[in-house]
Amino acid sequence: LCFNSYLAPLMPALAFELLKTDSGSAARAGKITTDHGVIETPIFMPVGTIGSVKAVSQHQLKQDVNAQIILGNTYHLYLRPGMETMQAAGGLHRFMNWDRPILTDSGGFQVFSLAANRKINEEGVMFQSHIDGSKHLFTPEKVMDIERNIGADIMMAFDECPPANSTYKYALDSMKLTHRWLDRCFTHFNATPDKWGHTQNLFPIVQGAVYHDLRKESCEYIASKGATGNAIGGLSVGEPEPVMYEICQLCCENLPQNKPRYLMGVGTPWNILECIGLGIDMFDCVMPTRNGRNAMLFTTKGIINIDNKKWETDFSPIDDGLDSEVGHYYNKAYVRHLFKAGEILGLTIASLQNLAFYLWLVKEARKHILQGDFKSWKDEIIPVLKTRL
Ligand code: PRF
Repeated sequence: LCFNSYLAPLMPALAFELLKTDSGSAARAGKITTDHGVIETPIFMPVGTIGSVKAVSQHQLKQDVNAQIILGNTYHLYLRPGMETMQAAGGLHRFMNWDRPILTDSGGFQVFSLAANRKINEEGVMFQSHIDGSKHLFTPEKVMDIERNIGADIMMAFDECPPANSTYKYALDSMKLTHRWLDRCFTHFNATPDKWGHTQNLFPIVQGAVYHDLRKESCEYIASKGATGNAIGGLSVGEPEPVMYEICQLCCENLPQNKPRYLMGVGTPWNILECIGLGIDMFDCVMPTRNGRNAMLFTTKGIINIDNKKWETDFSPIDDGLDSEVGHYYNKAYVRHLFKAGEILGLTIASLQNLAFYLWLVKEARKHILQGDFKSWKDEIIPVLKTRL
């Protein structure tokens, strides 16, 4: 505590600099500064659930993908390797030897999608591990302690993500609970010091399902916390795409302009471009890595199913439009062969290609925002990205 309060004046909280807002849309180009370096926005954050971006090494994340920040999951890291190991390791940055920023999701979403026998009440969520069935209780205070211990630069608040088809009554009660949990998150966060010598930030999460008045109320409540950044949860959970865009726009219009806005768990390449156009600055999604492991390659010319026989003797590069070596180095017939043979290198190449593509996409978006032609570029490129090759 002593150490921290001594250093506190030297360590500013996360800073967001808004460089340009588009004239034809609500898109923004900005710069987030953390103690682990700068993040140029809009940004895509690769998902590293258990302290590993699946099939991709830390070296490749820097060299081939140029990831500026990655995600970790409170739920997974708490269950395995557990907080004793995390404590002994000195936090996740040291444990995995990653010196760029890390954001941790709070477990509020994973508990609902993965754990068994969940029981939710005012105190928190009681659940059984999907690994060994052991029983655990997550409360807002407990989750803050875990995220502190992991050492995330950006810690997400503990929330409940209601299903897309929730009734108004369920969505209202759930939002109110998320807001009460948020108060407890901030109280505990403010009462505990930064754990590993770098500044930690707490981002609150807007909920409210598909109901406009709830979303607006949630945005206002979340904004009143004066956090260094704000997130939008509860989208891309089964609602139609137009509804997601509508709610995303409403949230962007009701969240502070001078703080980064993070849309959680979204999405396809076109979802990302559309939501950048609505004012989102940060994204994460398992799609590039998960779909990559299932033989789907995102490229600058469209989508490739690399399992398809049509690539059997196509020796052209998987993506020569990309500014990453992986797209140029390997050819389609070879990657298809690796998938057919069940070779693990295939998973690595596909994951690298897709992550490099997602990082290229947000970098291009940023370039066009700064150039002033984002909207026309977006409308032109989306049909290309959706093409099935
Ligand atoms: N809450 C949290 N994490 C999330 C979500 C959420 O609503 C979503 C929804 N798209 C993804 N990840 N805490």
